[in-house]
Amino acid sequence: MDAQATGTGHYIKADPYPWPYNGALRPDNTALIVIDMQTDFCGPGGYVDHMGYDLSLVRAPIEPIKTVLSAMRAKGYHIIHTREGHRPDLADLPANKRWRSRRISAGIGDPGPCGRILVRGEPGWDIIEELYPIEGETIIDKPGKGSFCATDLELILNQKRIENIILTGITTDVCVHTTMREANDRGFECLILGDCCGATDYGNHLAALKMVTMQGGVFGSVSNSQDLIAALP
Ligand code: C5J
Repeated sequence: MDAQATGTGHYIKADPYPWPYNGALRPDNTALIVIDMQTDFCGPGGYVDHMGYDLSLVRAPIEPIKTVLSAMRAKGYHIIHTREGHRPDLADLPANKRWRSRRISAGIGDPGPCGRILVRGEPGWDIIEELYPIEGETIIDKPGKGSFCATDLELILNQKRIENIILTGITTDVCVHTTMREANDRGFECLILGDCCGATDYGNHLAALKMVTMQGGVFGSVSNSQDLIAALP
């Protein structure tokens, strides 16, 4: 019998279905992923700032993520952080990615007020102080938008027997969405927290959340920090 039908298990209020689908929500099988909360994506002088986007949109999730992080840390959930960035010699930077960024005066690998843009080890590339990982938390360094491409994330999730992934971070429509799609295709049960994400365009943020809810939850389900914390076992 379906766990949702019998009312057994633990669920988070979410759209389009209470999450996770099977009610198997526990600290040992569930990870919070905080995606790319780096100065380059939400700080003054970083990559997104160079592109001229409104930083308030990408900074909006900082406080909600902080609240979720502290609730999930306290209950012993797995915590994973990601950082988008490239090797200092740019060997892992596709030529078209560099070309596109230079075209809009935010050249990846070029110097800026926070160091070389999106280059590993530079001040702008690192995670913002407010959300900095603590000892024991996993950090995934990724060269692309998705967190599975060219990283050991899948191996780590499998080693830790993680089945459920709660996604937060920036940007909703790019790195968070790509990661959610990659995880969903690998069989992970995904939840995205709307107020814990932000995009460089508010319409795109809303559209990205709506996309998840189609087809009965095509990539998982959508919730928010309050509903998560209220029901977190
Ligand atoms: C982008 C990201 N937007 N973290 N990266 O280039 O979403």
